[in-house]
Amino acid sequence: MSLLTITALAAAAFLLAYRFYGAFLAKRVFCLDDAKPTPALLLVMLLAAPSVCAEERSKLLPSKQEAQKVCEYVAGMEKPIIQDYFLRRGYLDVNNDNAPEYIQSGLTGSMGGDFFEFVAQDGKVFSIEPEGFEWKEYWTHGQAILPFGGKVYFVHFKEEDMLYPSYLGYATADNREYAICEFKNKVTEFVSGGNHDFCAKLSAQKINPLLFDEENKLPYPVEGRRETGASKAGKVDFDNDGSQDLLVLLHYASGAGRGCDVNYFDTLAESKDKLLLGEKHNLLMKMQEIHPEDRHPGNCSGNETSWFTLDGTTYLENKYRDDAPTRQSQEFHTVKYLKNGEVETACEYGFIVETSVSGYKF
Ligand SMILES: [Ca+2]
Ligand SMILES: [Ca+2]
Repeated sequence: MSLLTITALAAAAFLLAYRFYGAFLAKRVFCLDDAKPTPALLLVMLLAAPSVCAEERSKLLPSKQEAQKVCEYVAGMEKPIIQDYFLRRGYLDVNNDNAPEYIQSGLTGSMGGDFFEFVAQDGKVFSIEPEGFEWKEYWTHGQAILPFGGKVYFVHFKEEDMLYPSYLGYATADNREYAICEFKNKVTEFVSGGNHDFCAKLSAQKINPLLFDEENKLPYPVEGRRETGASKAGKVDFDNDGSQDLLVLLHYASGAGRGCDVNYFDTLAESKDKLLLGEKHNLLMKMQEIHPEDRHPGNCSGNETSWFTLDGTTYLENKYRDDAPTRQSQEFHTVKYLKNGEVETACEYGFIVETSVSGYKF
């Protein structure tokens, strides 16, 4: 191939790229808004000053040192008083352009969550939009404003309670928010109630849950309970009265709002095509803190529930799903049993969340 052919092909490729990506390059690489330089000028810019915009942008964002300081600061915040670190009302320069705006916050959307709007000095209401990432990457519902070291940052949390920080963002004058760092949360469980000796014994051994593997003929939805289906059935002396009871595992799953997932047991008739509602049912609901008649029957955060026996007593364990809670509403773990018709707590667990910076976004 001759030099002339190569040059001609390169020029054609450039013109084609200019045709489709010229405006994009002008905006993203050279920070030119609503402008498309001529092909010749763009070529000169490409050759002479690659990523001018990236440099411009890095001048706008906090330095590496600043980012490390603020991210470590957030990771080290004292959880019980974490609300005190943030500002929710008043005037503050949230987009770091040297002009303060008024913070206006409110709930929005079917999923609620912290959402801030700001009123600029000219009365214009604006919000801050993510740049370079999407909300669903982090799936956060809590948000807080943090003035730190002469700049203003946004800290995003899994939920509004602010106990599980997810990432830290920084907004620039064009009201775009850049992710600066991400956090991870290590959760440690401890026995907070019940019989400590029993709980220690429990955690020292592997106890298999009682098997639920019997089919049933319950229709969907079960007994007119909205969005509730039946899983397998099984026999267990759940109330420790010496006789086996037929139970079925029910699953409530609703996509409304943030979604709701509840697993719970109910008493099943011998015919296996309907529930057996009565005193035993009432006791079982009380033990599980389940209210089938409510909009959602229990804690929506998803749970794992199972029966096991130890030294002749049947226990019910109910806990968050998966390995560890990732938000405060998942911080539950109990072992209960029934004795003479009363609900007893064998173990109750508390949670300690330790936050650390898991990575920087530059
Ligand atoms: Ca401002
Ligand atoms: Ca029984």
